[in-house]
Amino acid sequence: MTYDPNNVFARILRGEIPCKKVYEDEFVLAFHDINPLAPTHILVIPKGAYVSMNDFTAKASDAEIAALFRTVGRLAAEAGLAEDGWRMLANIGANGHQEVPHLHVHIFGGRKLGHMLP
Ligand code: DGP
Repeated sequence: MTYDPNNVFARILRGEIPCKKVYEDEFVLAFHDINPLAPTHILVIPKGAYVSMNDFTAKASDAEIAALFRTVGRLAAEAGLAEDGWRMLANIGANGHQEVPHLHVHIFGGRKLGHMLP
C-alpha cells in the first residue's frame, strides 16, 4: 500500500492538527488517543512514512524499530501500568481494521481489559 501523506497522523506530525503529546524524539511521537478506550490509551507512531508493520519491519532501520518499541515499553512504565499489566496493539490493514494508514501502536491500560479475541 502506498503511503498517503495526508493521513491524519501525517498531519499531526507536520503540526497541522493538534494532539495531546506524551513524548517526542527524533524517531517517534506519542500522544493520547482522541477516543480513549481505557483510562490510559496512548498512541506511539514512528516519524517515518510507514503505513503499517508490513513496510515498517521491511524497511525501517534498526534504530527506528528499537526507538518505537523502547518508547512503548517506557511510556507504559511511566504511566504506571507495568505492575498491573497493560496491552500493546497494532492494527494492520483491512482485515486488522486499521483506520489510520500510518503505523501506530496502541497502549491500553488502567483497568482490567477484555480478553483478547480474534
Ligand atoms: P486504528 O483502528 O488502529 O487505525 O485506530 C486509529 C486510532 O486513532 C483510533 O483509536 C482513534 C485515533 N485517532 C483518529 N484520529 C485521531 C486524531 O486526530 N487525533 C488523535 N489523537 N487520535 C486519533
